[in-house]
Amino acid sequence: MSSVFDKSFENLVLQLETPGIAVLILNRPRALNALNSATLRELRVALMGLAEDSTVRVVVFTGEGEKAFIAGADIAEMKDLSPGDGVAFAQSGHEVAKLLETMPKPVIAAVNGFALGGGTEMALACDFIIASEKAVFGQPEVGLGIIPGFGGCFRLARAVGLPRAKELIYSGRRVKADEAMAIGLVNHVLPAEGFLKAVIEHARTIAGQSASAVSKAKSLMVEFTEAMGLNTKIDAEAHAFGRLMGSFDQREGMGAFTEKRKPNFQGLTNV
Ligand code: DAK
Repeated sequence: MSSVFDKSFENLVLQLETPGIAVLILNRPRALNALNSATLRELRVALMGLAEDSTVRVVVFTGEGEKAFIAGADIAEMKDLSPGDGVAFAQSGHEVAKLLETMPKPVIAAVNGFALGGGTEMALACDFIIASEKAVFGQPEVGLGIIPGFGGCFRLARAVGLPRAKELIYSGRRVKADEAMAIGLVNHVLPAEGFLKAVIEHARTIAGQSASAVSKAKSLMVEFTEAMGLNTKIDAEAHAFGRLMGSFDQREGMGAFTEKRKPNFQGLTNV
């Protein structure tokens, strides 16, 4: 069976770091890694492959170079879209964001520079964001006569609260790494030098846990919404917990604790 790591992409680079950390790099530096429709198609293929690849436990998503993570949707391509094409473009962006958000393993956005418009939106669809000190976030769409089209209108509010999201979307104001940290948009701010290596170290901590347990926790946290009743959440969590009891990783994790040794987990399984 062919691996996603054997596929060739025009605008993406995929690397595998041990143990089971995939580094997905958006590679269009001449356009500051802006998202055109060809890149969105490639991202869909790569993310579906990474979701299915059982050797991959954590994905780190970043941009090539020091200047940009993703400078937004490709304005040169987008400017002449018809309303119908606009819907198709938005749908393909939503599909990529949904894959990032729901794949059965964590995706860390390693934001190394500009993350504007669709760039902030793709980072928000990841499990969490680690920013370089050079990172700059923003939703400048209203200055282009459009609105955030890849989920910014709901994911930004979820991260920073509705009043802050409204201010940022209505004004298009850019937010540097230190402010992003203060408002809860990012989990950590790290030095630009050695940034990717440092993010991979964070990923290693997650990759060393039970992949099945991490995956189960992710799916619950993605499914749980404010609108869902408390009892529904309690019931879903209790049943997910019950399914993990008796699994290989549960016996191994608790056995290792009592035997005072490191656990040797099985990898992602369907529990
Ligand atoms: N699209 C296309 N090309 C871009 C780009 C972008 N978003 N951002 C930068 N580039 C290109 C520049 O055109 C330039 O190309 P050349 O002129 O060299 O050929 C090259 O990258 C380098 O950029 P600059 O020369 O501008 O570099 P600077 O350091 O001076 O400035 C910058 C960096 C990031 C501040 C600046 O490039 C900039 O402001 N870029 C645009 C950022 C932006 O506005 N991003 C938001 C895009 S809108 C929807 C679907 C999706 C969306 C909305 C709706 N639906 C269908 C409903 C999402 C919208 C967006 O993301």
